[in-house]
Amino acid sequence: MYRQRALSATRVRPQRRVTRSSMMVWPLYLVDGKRLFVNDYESKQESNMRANTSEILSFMFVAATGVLGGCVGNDAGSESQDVARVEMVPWSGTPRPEIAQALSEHPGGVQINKDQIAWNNGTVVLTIPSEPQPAAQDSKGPIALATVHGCPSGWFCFYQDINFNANTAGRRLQFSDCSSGGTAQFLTDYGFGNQTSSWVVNKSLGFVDVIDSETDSDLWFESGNSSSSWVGSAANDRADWFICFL
Ligand SMILES: [Ca+2]
Repeated sequence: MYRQRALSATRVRPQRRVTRSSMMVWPLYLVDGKRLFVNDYESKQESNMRANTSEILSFMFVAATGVLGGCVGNDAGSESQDVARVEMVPWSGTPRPEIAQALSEHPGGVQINKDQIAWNNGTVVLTIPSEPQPAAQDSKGPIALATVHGCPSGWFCFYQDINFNANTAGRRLQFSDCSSGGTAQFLTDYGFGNQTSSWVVNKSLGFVDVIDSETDSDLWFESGNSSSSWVGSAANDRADWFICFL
């Protein structure tokens, strides 16, 4: 409902529905040509929103003022940003059955080590541990965190279990591709639909809008360099795809 009102107020042209043949989508919100960041502030404000243009514009001014400053660095040259990727060099060992199954069910992947498969020119990686893993320790670099709960720098990660798969053999699916125009990708392409319970964004980006296909609804928004150890019972095991905006 809020989006409809925002749309009329700002003449935004978002496309909430995308197809696999059209992976580029418009930003959800534009104000004077600038992308509006979407975060929890919005949902808190939403209950107070009325279909009153002055209120909407006032809210947007506040949101834009509060957030765009933090996005300036990401906007410059965002389309040419280097994207993290792994080398698509095949591992020489014999795949475990669950890895072989994932490779078979989701073509185009290359097993790159005993626990990982990469797709899409090395910008998508699925980790399937053979046994429960202890909680990953964050490694701190001089500037950015090299890993956050096992999610490498430059990537955003979805975890099968709560607390970032700590002490479980839960799978992790990670992506690095994102764009200023919005890049949609499907967890379901990698057997990860209706799986996510926690997530990490270890990358500077605008936001990731995570969506449930069954209800065509937003489940949550992820901002740059943030994380959630538990998506909550209402959103748990429902995520199917997302749109990432730089
Ligand atoms: Ca779902």
